[in-house]
Amino acid sequence: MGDLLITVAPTGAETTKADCPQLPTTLAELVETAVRCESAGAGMIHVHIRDDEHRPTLELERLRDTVAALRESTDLVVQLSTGGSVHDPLDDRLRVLDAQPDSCSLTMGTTNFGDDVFLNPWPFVCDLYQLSQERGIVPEFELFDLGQGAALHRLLATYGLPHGGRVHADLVMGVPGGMPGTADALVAAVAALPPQTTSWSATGIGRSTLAVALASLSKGGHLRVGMEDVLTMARGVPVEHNEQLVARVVELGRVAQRVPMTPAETRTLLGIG
Ligand code: KMH
Ligand code: ZN
Repeated sequence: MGDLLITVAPTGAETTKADCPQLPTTLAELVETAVRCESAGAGMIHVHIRDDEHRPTLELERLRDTVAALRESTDLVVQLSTGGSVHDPLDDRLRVLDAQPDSCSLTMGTTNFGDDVFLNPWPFVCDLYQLSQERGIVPEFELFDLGQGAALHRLLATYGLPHGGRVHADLVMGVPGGMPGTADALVAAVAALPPQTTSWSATGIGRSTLAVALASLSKGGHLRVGMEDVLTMARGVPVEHNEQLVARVVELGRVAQRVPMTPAETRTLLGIG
């Protein structure tokens, strides 16, 4: 029986193909990545897509084709990003749910994001949450800062539980502008989660990836890894394929006596029918 959810976030929206040619940006590259990461131990994939010029897009037809292609080739839980890129309009981000993924990311507040702003005003958070409930799509609550745990309390108190009845949060740590990627911050963020939380994972951006993964394992949490969050295996050693990042945390999990969850076990954990 698996007890460690590994989510792979293979692409993101903020790294360019020119800067990182090995980033999976085409549908064929994404599917190949998903297949290999599933074999390596991932249970869920967090998806951002690109257009023909490798630029981030939320084009609905492409999102639908992507969901279908991933379902065709893998059993992974397919989570579409509703965060998009820092430049995407809120309406386009709401429309992502029209592509009917298994899960969607749902960020609990506005965060400075490097030199940009990742906009998540409260009315948008509420609209997106209620839409996910109507459509039967299970949200993953993404928390970039400590106060966003309090926002999650407020959301659940106001609108009740998500579709499926489970509450899964992901701590995204180490974004310049959000909470730092440290064990101390992780402990504080976990303590701030609402009591309805049934599971949580964590990811550390950039060089905080290992500190956050190890802290999460030692607190009994789950893990997200991928080239959305980190582009090097070590200083000066680029990630060549997302599979390497998944394999590394499978190994960390093995040392911590944690076994990767299958996609079927992941569905049970998250309340995806
Ligand atoms: N690209 C970031 C601004 C999500 O996927 O929901 C937002 C992000 C979060 O990646
Ligand atoms: Zn994302």
